[in-house]
Amino acid sequence: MTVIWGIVNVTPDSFSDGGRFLDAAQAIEHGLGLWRAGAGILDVGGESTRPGADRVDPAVEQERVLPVISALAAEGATISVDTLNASTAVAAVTAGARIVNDVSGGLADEQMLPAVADTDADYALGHWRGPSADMYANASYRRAAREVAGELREGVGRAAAAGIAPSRIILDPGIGFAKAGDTNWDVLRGLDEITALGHRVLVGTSRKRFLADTLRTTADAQEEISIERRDLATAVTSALAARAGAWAVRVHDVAATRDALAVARAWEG
Ligand code: PMM
Repeated sequence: MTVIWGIVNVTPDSFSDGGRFLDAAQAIEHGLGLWRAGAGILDVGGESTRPGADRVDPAVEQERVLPVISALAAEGATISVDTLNASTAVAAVTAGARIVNDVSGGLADEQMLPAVADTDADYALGHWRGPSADMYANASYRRAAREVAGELREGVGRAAAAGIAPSRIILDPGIGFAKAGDTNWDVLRGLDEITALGHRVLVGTSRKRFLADTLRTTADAQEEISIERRDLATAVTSALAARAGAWAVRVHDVAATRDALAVARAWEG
C-alpha cells in the first residue's frame, strides 16, 4: 500500500499554509489530525524550500521543529524531518525522527551524509540543483526523467560512500526543485527511470506551481488557483504516482489523497 507522508510545516513563510502552524501546539494538533486521517509518516519541516525562500538559521529551525517532533513521536507517529542541515537532522533523530528528508540529497550541507550515516535513520535523498533562491537557473533538461535518474544515482553513490547503506535510501525526483513547468510532467511521465534504480521512491507534488499552471483556464498567469483545487489535483497525481510505482507520496491534504489511493486500489482489484 502506498504510504502517505503528511506535511507538517512549522514555518512562518510556507507558501501553502501561510504559517498557520508556527505555534508548536498548533503544529502538533495539525500533525495528529493528519496521522488520524491516514498518514503513515509525518514530515516535519522548519525551513521553507519554496522558490525564492530565504535560508533559516539551523538554531531557529531546531527551535521550531524539535518540540513538534518529540510530541508527535511520543504519540506513536513515525516522523521524518525535512531539513537541509546536518545539525538539525541529528537533533531531530535524537528527538525521535526515524527518517531524514533532505531535498538537496546531501548537496546543501557537506556534513549531512556522514551525519546521517552515524544514525540509524532512513534517508530521503531528493533531486536538487541548487538553493531555492536561484533554483530555476539550472532548470534546463533534454531528457528530464533520465537526467534526474542519473543524478539521483550519483547521489546514492555519494551517500553509500559516506556510509549510508542503500537499503536506508529513499529517492525523490524533487518535483518543482530546479524544474520549471512541463519538466515536472516529463519527470512524472518517466518515473519508471527512477523506480528502476531499485530504491523506494517518494513523490511530492502537493500544491505545487506546475499543478496550478495546468489548472489555469485563462492565459492570465496571475490567475489564482485555490488550495482546494490544488489539493484535488494533488490527489490525482498522487494516485497516478502510486500506479507508476511510487512507494510514498508527500501531501498536505492527507484525507483527499487517502481517498484517491483507495479508489485507484479498487480499480486495480
Ligand atoms: N517539497 C517541498 C518540501 N519538502 N520533500 C520531499 N522529499 N519532496 C518534495 O517534493 C518536497 C519536500 C516543498 O515545500 P512544501 O512543504 O512547502 O510544499
